[in-house]
Amino acid sequence: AELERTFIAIKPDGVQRGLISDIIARFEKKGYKLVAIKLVHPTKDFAEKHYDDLKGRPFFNGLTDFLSSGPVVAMVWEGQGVIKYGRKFIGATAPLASEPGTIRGDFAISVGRNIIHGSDGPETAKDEIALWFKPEEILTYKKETDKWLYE
Ligand code: YYY
Ligand code: MG
Repeated sequence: AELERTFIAIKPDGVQRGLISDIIARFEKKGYKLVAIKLVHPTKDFAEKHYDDLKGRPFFNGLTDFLSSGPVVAMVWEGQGVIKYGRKFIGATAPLASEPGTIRGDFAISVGRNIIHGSDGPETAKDEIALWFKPEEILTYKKETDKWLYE
């Protein structure tokens, strides 16, 4: 369970608005381990691959234009429960329905400018990590704090 991994991306609005450090800090302070990170400017084609399951939805074109509109911080975070807890950190899809204290609740208003993406389950996490990262870009390493985080 401790090797559970999720894909997290700070979308172009989060990068432009200076939220990279705040978002990373939340995952880091919780105790999750950063195992991959890079700044990427996705192409429209790549954005369409990432949101493949939403093809045909009315917002698909705008969404993929938006994701490919500038640099994105792509990350893999590791730790027990990180997929589900990552979604808790992020908040509801529509920022006005997100609780205060969540990333979208604290920083966003519009559903089409909601700052951050996170995998919604083990299968999507696996697929998204494989889409965004080569295996050698994901590092396995020990931290001295591991023993203070896990019994
Ligand atoms: O996983 P999450 O990002 O919370 O929502 P999804 O239902 O997977 O939709 C992906 C993405 O699409 C969402 O973050 C914003 C956008 N979107 C939209 O623009 N309008 C909607 N009605 C629903 C989703
Ligand atoms: Mg989703």
